[in-house]
Amino acid sequence: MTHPPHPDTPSHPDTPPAYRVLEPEDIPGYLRGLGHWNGDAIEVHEVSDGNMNRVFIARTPDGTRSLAVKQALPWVRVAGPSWPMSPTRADAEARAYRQVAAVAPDTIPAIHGYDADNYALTMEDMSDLRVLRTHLNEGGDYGEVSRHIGAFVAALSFATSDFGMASATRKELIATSVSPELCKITEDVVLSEPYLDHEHNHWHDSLDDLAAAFRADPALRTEVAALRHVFMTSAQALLHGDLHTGSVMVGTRQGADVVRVFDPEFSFVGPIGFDLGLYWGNVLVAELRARALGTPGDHADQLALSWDAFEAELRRLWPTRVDTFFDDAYLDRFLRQVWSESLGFAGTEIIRRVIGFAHLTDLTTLPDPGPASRRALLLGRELILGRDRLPDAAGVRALAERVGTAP
Ligand code: SR1
Ligand code: MG
Repeated sequence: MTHPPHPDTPSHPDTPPAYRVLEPEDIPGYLRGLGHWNGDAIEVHEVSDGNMNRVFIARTPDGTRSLAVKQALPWVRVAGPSWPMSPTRADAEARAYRQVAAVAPDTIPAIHGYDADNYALTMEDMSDLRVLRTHLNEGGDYGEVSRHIGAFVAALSFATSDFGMASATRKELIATSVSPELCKITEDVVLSEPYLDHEHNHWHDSLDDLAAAFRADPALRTEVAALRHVFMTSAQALLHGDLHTGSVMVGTRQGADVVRVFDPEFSFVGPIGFDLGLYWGNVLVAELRARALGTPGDHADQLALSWDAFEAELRRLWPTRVDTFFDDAYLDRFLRQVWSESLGFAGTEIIRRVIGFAHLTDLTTLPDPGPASRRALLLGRELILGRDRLPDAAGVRALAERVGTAP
């Protein structure tokens, strides 16, 4: 696999990077050196889980105090040095947390500090919470999560769009949030590679026919190209940029539900439908898993709940817009555009998770991943091709049910 190197990436796997790559045994001294930890004893363990970075949890032996340290490696963690990746993605993540904190501080983890020299964030330990994907895979229900996500996307979108921010300030936001390398990953692994012959792609044996058909389908290719171009050019609002169910933690603290959106390293100013679409794509795959297991739960309600919360929050904020040249009729048109693009991006997210680089445990851990993966591909294609003909969440629900119950 050939990828261009980054300056902080050693040319040989045995050559250390030009910054301090932390190991568990380094964490106590590291945290003390930064003043994040007093004299208390520390136990450290690694909980790295995502594709990109390493995460360590440091806690006192009695568990009364804890912190997380997240560090970007100079490569994609799951690929190793053969896929160099600038660790400056941690700068993007730290910046995004600062930006989101101004809008929705309770929806993200507390950030205690960012060490730009070593591309490491020290942050709230969320190991008492659960990754939403894991929770759902084990049969958990959503509770209020989708409403939270819809309202969160609306709040962030409004505040960082031309509706919530003065034009000149927003131009600065766009400039400071430019993130070419991370955007390129999405342009590649989500929005083109699955439709090409590419060495990143892989799929379940039973899907050879559909994977080939998707690569040979000019109509599908053109629609994905249109979505890719939207992703590359539509600077509507600051995005999380990778809002799948593995980027959300859920749980209860002191009797209250807690939702934390984390890992915004792919953040940039882009099309709002990309955040909603990623969430929907993952919700729909979770639904296909549940249907395959005969445990439908509350999956089918989630797209409607998140969209309704998104729309309600955007309409609530609309009267406070800074530029009233955008009239009420334009809001309706804007929402229709976001709706359609969200469906399209949901389709691309589903497809790349089945035949692209990064797959989902929702499907891979099924006793037989083949049938549900096939349904996922068909649903993804329908969402992309039919996104302008699906008027509302009920239509998507009916489509997911039709595809999800097909033999
Ligand atoms: C090489 S990275 C592949 C995926 O992992 C991240 O979590 C993003 O979803 C990215 O697309
Ligand atoms: Mg991530």
